[in-house]
Amino acid sequence: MEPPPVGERAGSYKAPARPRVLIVGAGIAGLGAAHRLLLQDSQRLADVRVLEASRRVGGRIRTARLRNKVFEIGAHWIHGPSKENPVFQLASKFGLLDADALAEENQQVEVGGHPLGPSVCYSSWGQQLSPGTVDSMGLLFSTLLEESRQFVHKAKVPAPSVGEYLKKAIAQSVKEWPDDEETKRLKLAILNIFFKLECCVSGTHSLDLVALGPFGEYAMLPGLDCTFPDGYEGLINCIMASLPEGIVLFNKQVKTIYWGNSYLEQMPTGLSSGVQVECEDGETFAADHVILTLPLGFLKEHKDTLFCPPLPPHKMAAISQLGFGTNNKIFLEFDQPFWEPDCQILEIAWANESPLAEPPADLEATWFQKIAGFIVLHPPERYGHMLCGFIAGKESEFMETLTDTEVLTALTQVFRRVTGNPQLHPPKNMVRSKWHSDPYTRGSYSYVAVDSCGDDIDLLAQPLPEDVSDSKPPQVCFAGEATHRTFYSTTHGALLSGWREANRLIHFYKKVPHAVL
Ligand code: 6YU
Repeated sequence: MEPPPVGERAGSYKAPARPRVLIVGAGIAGLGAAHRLLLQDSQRLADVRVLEASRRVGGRIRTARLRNKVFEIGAHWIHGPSKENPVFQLASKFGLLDADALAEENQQVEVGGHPLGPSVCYSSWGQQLSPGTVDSMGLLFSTLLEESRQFVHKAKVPAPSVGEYLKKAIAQSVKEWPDDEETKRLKLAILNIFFKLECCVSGTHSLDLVALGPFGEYAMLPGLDCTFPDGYEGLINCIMASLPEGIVLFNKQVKTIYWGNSYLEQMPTGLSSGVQVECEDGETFAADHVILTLPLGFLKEHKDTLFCPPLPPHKMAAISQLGFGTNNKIFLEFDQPFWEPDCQILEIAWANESPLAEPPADLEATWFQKIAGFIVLHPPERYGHMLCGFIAGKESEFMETLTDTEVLTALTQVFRRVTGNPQLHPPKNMVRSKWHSDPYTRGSYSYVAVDSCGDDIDLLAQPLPEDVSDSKPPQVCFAGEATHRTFYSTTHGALLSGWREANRLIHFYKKVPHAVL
């Protein structure tokens, strides 16, 4: 990029007439920021480039296609598809949703999260469990989980983590159950399924890692979660189509960001501090502003070398302390369903598992027991007979190290065991995600871990340098799902964070005459 012509002064800041903005990462946060900068008031004045490490746009929004079937490798649902949700708004505008999702009544449903439809619960001893018992344990778990959201801004919390809070309450509750020991064990095994499901929702290995106090800060929007019939990536493609061609540079793995006074540019008016971004291939880019949308997993791994000068200590601490875990999906296609047509989720209770006991330690022998459940993908006319298993945590990361054959063999054995049918046909196809192995993500999404809080999210989102003012521009801005205090871990949180940082620059330049973004 050429050095910018110099515009008017605001305080001591010599504003460039056409500020150069580099966006790092072409996920929904990065593309959302580019879209806002370039199309705001239809003024295409900002000089915007997006540097993307991989060969594709979309990041954690990733749709795979196999024989005309759509597999969401990353984001699955629009959580809370209603007026306040910008992803829902965009998807509606681009005509990407079906009539059910667009219905007013769908947008008004208040379900508080992702509701589970009719389910069947198998057991590791080959019996289907009574829906009544499963439902009563589901109700107990959801009631306690709802309670655990009530400690936001409380000076004292009854336990450090959501897991410990739930376990204490359950231990108390068990004492009051009138059941015999065997029934109690069965109920605890069922309750353990809900712990695993919630690990997937929070993207964590264990609920013992999720901080109790801030848990209720995550905000749920109304609306019954919906999917994109033709794939989530359609949204990314529509955003891309509205951006100028060639704006995204691919295979540009950003290695170091020089900020503060570490990069001085020769300008017509003398030396001026800018930002320089160096990529792994040695190419460098100079800019007035950088918007970073790097996943928290990548920041955790590279925080010590990514910035020159290093990040301020409190920002380093926020990156270390916030949580970022793995949630993977395993899609399994069968020739024939072994489940009932209306069934929406298959669960498995494992004998002797209990939230009150230590989880099995031998990953190799038991990793598959961590699968929280298998969603039946509907309708069958679109998906065929397809299950999607969700698995979080260390077991999920272990699963990534196995071959397809090892995973298929293990899961075929599981299905044969729990259905009591040793002849059950193995799945004919499998597609799975491996988010922890992805060097540019290193996991799935963020959560507020024990020893961190919502303030850490805000700290992460603060621009650099720290003393940004009307006369001192933000050099490095931080966006991405992990920087949204109430919608972290979602696509709408990511999009809003990208818009937030684009707006930060737009507002800064509004104060500087003749230098419009
Ligand atoms: C949602 C959902 N969903 C499942 C799974 C996953 C996620 N999410 P990106 O990573 O997209 O972009 C960054 C880019 O940067 C990327 O392209 C990189 O290649 C690039 N990059 C990295 N390093 C670089 C470098 N050095 N140089 C240059 N470029 C570099 N969200 O709304 N609905 O159903 C799911 C799900 C398996 C993995 C999800 C879901 C999360 C979203 O996918 C994710 O937040 C956004 O896509 C991130 O966008 P971004 O732009 O920030 O980063 C109480 C409480 C509970 C809290 N949780 C409850 C909500 C549960 C969340 N839902 C999860 C469920 C599923 C199934």
